[in-house]
Amino acid sequence: MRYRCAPAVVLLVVVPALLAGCGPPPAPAPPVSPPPSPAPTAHAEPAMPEADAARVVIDNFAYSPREITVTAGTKVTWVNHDDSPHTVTSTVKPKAFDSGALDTDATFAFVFAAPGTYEYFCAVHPHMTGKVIVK
Ligand SMILES: [Cu+2]
Repeated sequence: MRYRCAPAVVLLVVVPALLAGCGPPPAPAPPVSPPPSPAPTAHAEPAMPEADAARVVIDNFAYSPREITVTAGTKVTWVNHDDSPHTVTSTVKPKAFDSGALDTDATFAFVFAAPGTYEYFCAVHPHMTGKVIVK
């Protein structure tokens, strides 16, 4: 019974005027300061949390770490810290991914959705190799 005004709390953001008919809530309400705009605040925010992320640095003609293990769905980003252009090119055919030439400080990102072992190399310097293991 004490909470008979509780449903109005849901409408607080949209219809603050409803508050006028209700007493103060029994507990301190979270700080809500809706903009005066009457526009609905229904954001179609995806329920998915921020995807996991991992980073590989290309430095001194090598991928670092050379081999990483991530969970499925992880976004791996490579960044080239060399003065020389490099690529991140999948070794399988057809290629699972291919960054193309990455200039200095350029980045390439790929989301590894499916478990597996993904080997890659630099198409400019084929002795540069790396591996992403997706669990
Ligand atoms: Cu290279």
